[in-house]
Amino acid sequence: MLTLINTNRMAPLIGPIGLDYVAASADKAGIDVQVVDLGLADRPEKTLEDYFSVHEPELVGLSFRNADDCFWPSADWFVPGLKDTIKTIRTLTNAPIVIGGVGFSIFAKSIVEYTGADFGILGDGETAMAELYQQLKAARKFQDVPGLVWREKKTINSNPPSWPNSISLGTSRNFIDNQSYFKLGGQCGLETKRGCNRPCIYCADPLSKGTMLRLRNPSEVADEVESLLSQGIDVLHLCDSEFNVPQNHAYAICEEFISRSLGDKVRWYAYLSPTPFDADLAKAMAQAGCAGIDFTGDSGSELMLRTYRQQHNREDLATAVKLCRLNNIAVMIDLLLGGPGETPRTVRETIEFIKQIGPDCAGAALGIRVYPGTAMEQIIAEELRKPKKSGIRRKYRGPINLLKPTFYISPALGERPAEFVRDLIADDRRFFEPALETDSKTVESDDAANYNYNENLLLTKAIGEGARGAYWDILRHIRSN
Ligand code: B12
Repeated sequence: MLTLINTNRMAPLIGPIGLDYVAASADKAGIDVQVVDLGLADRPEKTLEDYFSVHEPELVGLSFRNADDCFWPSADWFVPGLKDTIKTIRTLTNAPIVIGGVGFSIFAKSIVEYTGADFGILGDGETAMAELYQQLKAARKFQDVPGLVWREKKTINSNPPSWPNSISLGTSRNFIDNQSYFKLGGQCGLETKRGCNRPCIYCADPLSKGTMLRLRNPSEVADEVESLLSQGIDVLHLCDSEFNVPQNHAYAICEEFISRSLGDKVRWYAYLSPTPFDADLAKAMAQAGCAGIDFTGDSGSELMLRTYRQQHNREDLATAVKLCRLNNIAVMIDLLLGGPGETPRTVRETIEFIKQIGPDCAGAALGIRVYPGTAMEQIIAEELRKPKKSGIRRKYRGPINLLKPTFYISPALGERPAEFVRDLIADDRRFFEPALETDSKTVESDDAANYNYNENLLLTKAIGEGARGAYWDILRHIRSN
């Protein structure tokens, strides 16, 4: 038997959809699979004790979604908690332990090393998990398991990531309690594809999902929406890095939804790049049920957009906002302030531009999480070689270790960059503001201008009272009331 455990307890709760897919594929491969969901457990340790007192699995899989909250200055780090969970499980069962999940995949080898897990799977879990299970029962040819990180004597080996070219997933979505997640998390996830072929200097998606776009058949995606609808779930958040890359697939999905009249039954939100996005796509998305778009805007400064290696320019952002307005789609622009070369002038330019183009809201995130294997890693390494002040921000001591939350804020923004950005935003309530380095987490959590969703009490309360939708959309309604 295979036991899959969800370790993510961050509130508001997000359903472990990866585990839902992995469990479905293990089941399809004839493996007896059970899910233990610590996200929904009141007392996780007790849940584990009770479970393992009556079950003896051959393999235990842990899903690890967030390695940290990616939010400066909170910089909440979850890998030590994962290590503790593994320690607890070791006292309850002798079964080998494998970790997977998006947060895991970014740091695969380092997390296996840090936590002492037996195995890890970098990338997609569906095929790889079943393969590992079979290998453990047979020849133990670990080099044949895609994406596997495994121990051999004193070394940790890793196979090339598991990113199969084509993906076809189970559509029943019945291995996790989606209804509870809908009630406690306000929406449920859905994927139309995997991977991202964009070269943005900061992004971890190519590390965890690969750089090739791997598309799902639109009718399979629509079948899955119908399964979720039959469970009473009618508000969704797409889990694609950028829904409109590639644009023809986004159309195909919308057309399929429209042909099944899903636009009348379901409301969904998505992340999009500002390009390619035109009047036809905006219209099709609205007809297909899209209620809100969160654009990866990054900046309103052309200089910074080029630095981030974005493909859009600031006029594309203005057009995107207009098209959303015309089609009655709520619009959010996510900014990434403080990147290499950012100056007070480029920040001012960005904030003023966003105020002028007028989205429903904008997230003024300050500080870039530096991931290993990204261009940002090289940029900070070069900066550290120079005698001038570096832009690294971190809460831990000792050598720089990118497994731990490590951020970058351009030193040109001075000692108190958050204050500077907040002053520019002034009292414009469309903005979610960067947190002050002096803020305590509890104070922030009561503030509707805070869009760190990590233990966001205000959001959790609103969802408990019936709010549904993307978190930025829920928060902006709270702010406007
Ligand atoms: C959509 C999304 C959101 C939506 C979620 C909507 C929803 N209802 O699902 C929203 C906006 C709410 C959100 C919020 C947050 N997010 Co988010 N999100 C994503 C995104 C784009 C997709 C995640 C996803 O569900 N993918 C689809 C599933 C199917 O893939 P998967 O989980 O990876 O599962 C596969 C494999 O990993 C593997 N697998 C999974 N489990 C297991 C288990 C085993 C045993 C095995 C073997 C394999 C395996 O198999 C699965 C199928 O192939 C990712 C970036 C990305 N492109 O992946 C960021 C991402 C996961 N988020 C991230 C973060 C930081 C957050 C927040 C903490 C932000 C914040 N401070 O508020 C919160 C956390 C919320 C929470 N409670 O957990 C980071 C995590 C990075 C890190 N440092 O760890 C990511 C990677 C983005 C990034 N690059 O910064 N997020």
